[in-house]
Amino acid sequence: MMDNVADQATQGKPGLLARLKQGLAKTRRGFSEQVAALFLGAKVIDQALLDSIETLLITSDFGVAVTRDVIDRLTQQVERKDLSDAMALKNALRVHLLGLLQNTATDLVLDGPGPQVILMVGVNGAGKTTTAGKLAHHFKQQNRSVLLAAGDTFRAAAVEQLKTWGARNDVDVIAQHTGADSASVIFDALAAAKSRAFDVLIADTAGRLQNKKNLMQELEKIVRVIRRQDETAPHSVLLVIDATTGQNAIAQAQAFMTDVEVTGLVLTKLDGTAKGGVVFALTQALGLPIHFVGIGEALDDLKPFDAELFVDAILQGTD
Ligand SMILES: Nc1nc2c(ncn2[C@@H]2O[C@H](COP(=O)(O)OP(=O)(O)OP(=O)(O)O)[C@@H](O)[C@H]2O)c(=O)[nH]1
Ligand SMILES: [Mg+2]
Repeated sequence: MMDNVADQATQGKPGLLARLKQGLAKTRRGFSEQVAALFLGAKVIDQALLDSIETLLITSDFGVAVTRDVIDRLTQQVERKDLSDAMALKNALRVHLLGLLQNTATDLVLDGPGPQVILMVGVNGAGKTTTAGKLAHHFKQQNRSVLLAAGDTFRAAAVEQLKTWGARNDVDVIAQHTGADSASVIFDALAAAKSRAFDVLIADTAGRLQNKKNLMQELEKIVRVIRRQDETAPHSVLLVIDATTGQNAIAQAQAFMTDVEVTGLVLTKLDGTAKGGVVFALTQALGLPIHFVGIGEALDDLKPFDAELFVDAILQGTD
């Protein structure tokens, strides 16, 4: 089955690139068109061109550290006369951007025995519930059985929202009433997933409690409680980040990482930002893999993160 999935992934590449480019239309308009404008007509490399690239990176949310790193590398290459013209410089930029994402695009591997538990965490509005729904679709496409747990018991509409995603995917949702203990909902869901031999349990959580301390305590309790049933759970703790948050996303992620053992990132709403640079800033600052990116609100608008596709999608022009 895994071979099939791999084949499909390879065969689907051109289509996926097109889809990704469409989803990243804003990023491309914002970033790639500015790149194109920079290099259009620029035949020789001069300081002005390097300065313009630096400004573009900063204003596209790459962050100061990443921008400095890229510009330093380019400047050294220019000084060594490694780059003959502007096109060579653009190529070098592509290579450096790819290098930054080298260890970033990692598949979410879930292949242990028993139900594999995925915990969705993140601030309110980041896209946890939506991503849980899209992930259910993703795993069903791989012929895995999925159960959803409505661990957001704080927000009144949260359970209904997850149930809607469940119905869309023909996937059961384990839920209790608003105000119920989140850890006990997820504990029950894991018991159900075990007894019914599900492959994957995806647990939604609240994004906002009365304060950050309460939220972190709730997340810690969820982990503690489910480990009573399976000490290897949760097998994945996905921190969901809204890509339009910009540089604040880093501080936000760090706040979660102090209290919860985050294993990977999902970057949502990449379709809604002209500033794809946050992808680079985040991975460099946090050292976490990006497993998926969200590029819309539909069921299949969640894509496994592919560094090369991403860099090409944001660097290529409007073809
Ligand atoms: N355009 C776009 N919208 C998205 C994406 N992911 C999520 N959204 C939208 O973002 C909004 C918030 O998403 P939710 O999934 O409810 O966020 P949440 O993290 O569960 O929020 P709380 O439950 O309040 O903590 C919804 O309107 C989603 O449709 C994405 O990749 N692209
Ligand atoms: Mg939610």
